[in-house]
Amino acid sequence: MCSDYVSSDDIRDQFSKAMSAMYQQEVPQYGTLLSLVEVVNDDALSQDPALADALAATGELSRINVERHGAIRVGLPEELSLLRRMFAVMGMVPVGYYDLAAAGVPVHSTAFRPVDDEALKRNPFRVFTSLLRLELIENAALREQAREILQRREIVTPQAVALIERCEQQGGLSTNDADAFVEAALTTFRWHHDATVDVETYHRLHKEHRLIADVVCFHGPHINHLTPRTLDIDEVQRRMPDVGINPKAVIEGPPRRVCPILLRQTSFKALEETITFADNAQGHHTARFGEIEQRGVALTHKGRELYDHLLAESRSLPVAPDNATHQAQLAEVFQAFPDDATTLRREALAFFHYYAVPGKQVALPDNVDAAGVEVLIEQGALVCQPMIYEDFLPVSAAGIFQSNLGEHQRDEYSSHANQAQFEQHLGAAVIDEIALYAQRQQASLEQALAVLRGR
Ligand code: OOG
Ligand code: NI
Repeated sequence: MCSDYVSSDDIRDQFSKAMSAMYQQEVPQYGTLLSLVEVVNDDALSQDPALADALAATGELSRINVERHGAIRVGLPEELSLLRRMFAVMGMVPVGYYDLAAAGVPVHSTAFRPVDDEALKRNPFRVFTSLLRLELIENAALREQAREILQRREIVTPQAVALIERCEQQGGLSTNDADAFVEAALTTFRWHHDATVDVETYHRLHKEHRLIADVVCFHGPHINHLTPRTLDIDEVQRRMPDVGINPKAVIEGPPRRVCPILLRQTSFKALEETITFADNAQGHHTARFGEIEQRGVALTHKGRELYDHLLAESRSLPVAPDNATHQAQLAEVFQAFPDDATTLRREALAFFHYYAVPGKQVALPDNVDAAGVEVLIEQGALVCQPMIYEDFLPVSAAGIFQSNLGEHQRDEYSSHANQAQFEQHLGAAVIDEIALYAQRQQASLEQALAVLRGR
């Protein structure tokens, strides 16, 4: 690698900021939301110095204000694999597989995101990317028509394609090329007020599923939301109406806890767009919305099983009439999930970063097992901090999709998750997110032990 190339972390940081500026212009409520989140985050930090210390220890304090995730939807396998190559220029790789068909949304998805500790600290920008499953359109003529319409569009500009290829060939981009890449790549995600189809085609696709119309009828995969991370989602949800934003009825995910786990999210409808169709007819389409999220500790397989089990249990209860009741019901069910860091660690329910306490040096055996780790923590030689969950949750994602697709929900598609087909279309395997957390935890422990051994 030539050192004259801009690092992929810098390109991602530049791109995510450019995307945020673009979305702020396109969707004014997003700007309002950013201001609200910033105020609530500042309050949360000043009221809870322990939280501020914990975030500073893991390097997250500096990333909080730039941290965003976006979401896009593509229509064809070639589009998905081309975007994989585009995101790779920014150090973002596909992590996780999400099947939304089970929730009545005809897509399956992954998240493009950075994976290393250092890259995550710099800017953890993620893009939840869904591929439409055309095979789930039951009407064969409509399915073929959708495919043909999609085949006519180019979602990435020729200049962006050339820069992706250059990056692949030389292993990086110069400053000028990186600037040009960011600008060209941004074009792919812009909103277009003109549809590529006539109004009648739009309505036929819309009738099949509103999401199908959203993917098929436009020039490209417009970014449909950009989500800042808050440190107190209940407070943001409470204050949203004061700034003229109406959130969806309930916060998705686990309840509020002393030790937050995984991810809590809520969204709101942002805009009804005026559209000019290919036959010059005028109409409306709603695609873009706003969302906020609060992130907690990543769970092990064991912790995730417990989460899924308790979530299913809470979902079997009568639907709560409002968020307060919903949260109270959830909190009741989630009493079965330990809520202190020590138990989460000892029972191997969650992942942690380990750090050596500065100035401490202790004699250690070659192999330190879990019991040995506990002894070092008790001795004050080792400390740990929760490792933040960087991914998404399929049940929550389905709730977000549905609340923004509006109208009637459809039943689940009978088709099942098909990760192998998704990976074939993507042109790469998706990374197992839980294996990643396990590796990072192990690496941090080994590094901390090496420091304690004085190496
Ligand atoms: C994606 C919805 C999922 C999330 O945060 O879970 C999502 C979409 O509507 O395209 O963004
Ligand atoms: Ni989202």
